[in-house]
Amino acid sequence: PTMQPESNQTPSPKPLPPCPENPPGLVGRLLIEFSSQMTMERVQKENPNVTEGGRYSPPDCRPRWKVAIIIPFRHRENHLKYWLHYLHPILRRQKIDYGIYIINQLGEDTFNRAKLLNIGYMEAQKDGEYDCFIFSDVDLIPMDDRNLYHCYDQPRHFAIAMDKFGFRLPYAGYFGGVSGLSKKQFLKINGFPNEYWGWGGEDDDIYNRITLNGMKVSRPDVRIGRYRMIKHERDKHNEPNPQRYCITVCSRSPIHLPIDRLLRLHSCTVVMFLPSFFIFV
Ligand code: UDH
Repeated sequence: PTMQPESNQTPSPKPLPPCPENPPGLVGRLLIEFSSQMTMERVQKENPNVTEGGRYSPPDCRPRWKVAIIIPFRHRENHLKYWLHYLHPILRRQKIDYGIYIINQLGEDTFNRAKLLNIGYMEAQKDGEYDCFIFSDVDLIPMDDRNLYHCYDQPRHFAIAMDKFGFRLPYAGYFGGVSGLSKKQFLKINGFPNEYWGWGGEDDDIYNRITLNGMKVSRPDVRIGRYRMIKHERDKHNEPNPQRYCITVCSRSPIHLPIDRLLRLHSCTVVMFLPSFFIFV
């Protein structure tokens, strides 16, 4: 028999298997505390596999999701250290491919959270083919790593049980804190509103965009969607926006519905006459 000539080409690496849907390395409930001092040096040392730009991809499997995590930001360096300290190991265990985008509002004008999130979406597009976008406040840390930071069939609300709200939803339509939309879902609702300056309202507007576009918010189990918030005082230049209940109806609507239908669907009409009622709706 003739001998095959020995190939001196190195064999191409075996393709990686897909990452498991339920990553086996998850640990469940986590102890989260903010009393020990945190430094960026420590965060960096503890996460050597995170590359420039806050990027990570699992080395041993093909991730199911490429997730851009977008954080609206100004003057919260201390919170950011804790967020990075806790989130990097969690996300690593969840076996997703991710990049973290801190969107800093320059200057001291009134804060605009939703606009910063839109900017984060646009910026992340420049870096790669993200198919999922998770929008997280800098002061919210998940207390359970089974709260998987990827996207779902419907827009996802992750932060459903925060310590500051007694570990439950403050109201049924709450969509604040940490939420996630696939690219398709984000485009379907035409992104987030740009008109909310100051604290409040933008998360309810996003919730309305979702439901008025025929989607439903999906949520984790209440035992898993628990969060700790790093305690803080209200920031300067992010005072409650007095117009926060009314902007959607008063401004150009993201969806094309007859105005009477919009008025019925938006609690805004109630607000105009009974402001104190709305708080508890
Ligand atoms: N954010 C900043 N800097 C700011 C304002 C807001 O980074 O100056 C970002 C940050 O990611 C924050 C998110 O926007 O987590 C939401 O803002 P927030 O934390 O002010 O909103 P929240 O509803 O708190 O969590 C409201 C103030 C509560 C004050 C209670 C005083 N006892």
